[in-house]
Amino acid sequence: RKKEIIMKRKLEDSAREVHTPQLLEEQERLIATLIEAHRKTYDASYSDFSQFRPPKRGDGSPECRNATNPFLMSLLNSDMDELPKASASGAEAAAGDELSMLPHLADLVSYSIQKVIGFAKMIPGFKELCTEDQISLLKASAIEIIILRSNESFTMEDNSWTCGSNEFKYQIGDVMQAGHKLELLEPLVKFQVNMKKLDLHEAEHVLLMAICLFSPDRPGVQDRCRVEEVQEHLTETLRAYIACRHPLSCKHMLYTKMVEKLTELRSLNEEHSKQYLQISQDAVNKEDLPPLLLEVFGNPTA
Ligand code: YS5
Repeated sequence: RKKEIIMKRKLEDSAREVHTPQLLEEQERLIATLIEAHRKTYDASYSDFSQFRPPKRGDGSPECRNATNPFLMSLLNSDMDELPKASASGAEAAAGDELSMLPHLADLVSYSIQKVIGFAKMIPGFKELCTEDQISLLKASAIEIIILRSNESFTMEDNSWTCGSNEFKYQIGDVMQAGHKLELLEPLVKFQVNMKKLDLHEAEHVLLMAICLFSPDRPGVQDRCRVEEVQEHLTETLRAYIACRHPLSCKHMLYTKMVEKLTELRSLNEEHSKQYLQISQDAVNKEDLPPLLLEVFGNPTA
């Protein structure tokens, strides 16, 4: 009887060890490195945003969004009787209205890609990959990591990304003026709301971005095993962190929920690729899309 009780205790003890692993010193260091990498590449004052091409928002009136009658619109809205030279092409006139936020948001995304690259280079294991694999991982995950990091500026108060002043507050309507359809933006905003509700610690937030980057199943990756190894080490660290540091009441299923977010990001990424292709073809002013953006997301005219 006594033996049985002792046995049971022993089993319970070892079970507890499995479920509440310790944060190893090495894992602590990894987390500290990731947090520092993120802080160095995410400026929460958003002071660089004034260097982007300025945001242009339509007046929000139905006329302004009317892209089907660009010639009529320009004649009705001006004192001139003739079409202005710049609007000689209907497509251009329509693009002027429809893609008015594109230059600013494209600059924001290009800037964000540079920051994501800086973050990636500070993740232990990334620089050790061959350049081709580094490029494959970045190309495939850039938009997902940008969506993840943007959660920091997202607020549930008015479902906007608020980066300082009103000028740099982005609402659904603004993103529509960069050419994206509501179909994509609704899930994007829902994703942000659900992410916000997870109320992640900074450690969890940065680990999730790193795990997203080190996905071995991205197209073109040669050394899948190496990528998988790093990813497994990151996920193990995340599990350990949640188990020891996250308050019991909120850690319920947290790891599972975070992994689910990675799946949702895949589908946002896929839908984004389709809409990006469309936008990059519609963008009459090719300068609207910075070279880095064309390189990472693809250049349809190349
Ligand atoms: C703000 C801030 O948190 C920060 C420093 C982040 O890096 C980026 C920030 C916000 C990101 C947002 C909010 C506005 C709309 C953005 C910029 C979104 C991330 C992506 C999205 C874009 C409009 C893209 C547009 C794009 C990118 C190639 O397709 C064409 C220009 C829409 C992506 C929809 C999934």
